[in-house]
Amino acid sequence: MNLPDRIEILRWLYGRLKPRRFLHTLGVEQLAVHLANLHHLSPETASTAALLHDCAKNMSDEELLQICDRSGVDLKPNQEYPQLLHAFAAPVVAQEKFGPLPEDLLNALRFHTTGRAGMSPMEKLIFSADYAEPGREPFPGLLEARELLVSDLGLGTLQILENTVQYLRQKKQKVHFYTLEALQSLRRETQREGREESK
Ligand code: DGI
Ligand code: FE
Ligand code: FE
Repeated sequence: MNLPDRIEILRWLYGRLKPRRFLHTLGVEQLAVHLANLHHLSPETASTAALLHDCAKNMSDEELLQICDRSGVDLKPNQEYPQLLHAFAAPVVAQEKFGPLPEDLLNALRFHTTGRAGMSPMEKLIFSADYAEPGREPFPGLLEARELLVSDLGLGTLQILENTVQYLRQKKQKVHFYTLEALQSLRRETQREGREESK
């Protein structure tokens, strides 16, 4: 499946996103492509997914709910989390503009905010690049997360999930069950890998 042209995506986003969000998107792309090269994932898929991950971020909650409704996205478990709608709507919005996209890329968009159990390497990559992109104002744990991502994508993603859950709990925000499942699943996955390595 051919991926959409990068410059065409950038033109489209430039007219859709606020300047800060546009710059954030370029930062996510930069880190995603860097990590893709290090970890032997497709840099083209990483670039396209990174560019498209927040493509629905400028839309109102009503618009996002309508999109999800008409495309059959089941949002019942997510009604309490308006901040997460832009992720579930992104695959629909992106494909309305650019036509069919590969499933792994769509899942990277869909789960970029919450993560989920059994994330693919590309899903981990976009989830993590969104968190650790170079334009983010420094905050506790950011540098450590970046370093871990370079050496081990799974461990880096696990660290980011741990930080995110802790941060949301501090702010007394409800943590989405996808995020909790992602954390449990990745803890198990990295423990298993550790055991296999020491055999
Ligand atoms: O779209 P971005 O700002 O680049 O970042 P994002 O898509 O990772 O996150 C969007 C917002 O969602 C951010 O303010 C944090 C929030 N969020 C992420 N996971 C959860 C969450 N909020 C709640 N309540 N629960 C979560 O599990
Ligand atoms: Fe987002
Ligand atoms: Fe983002």
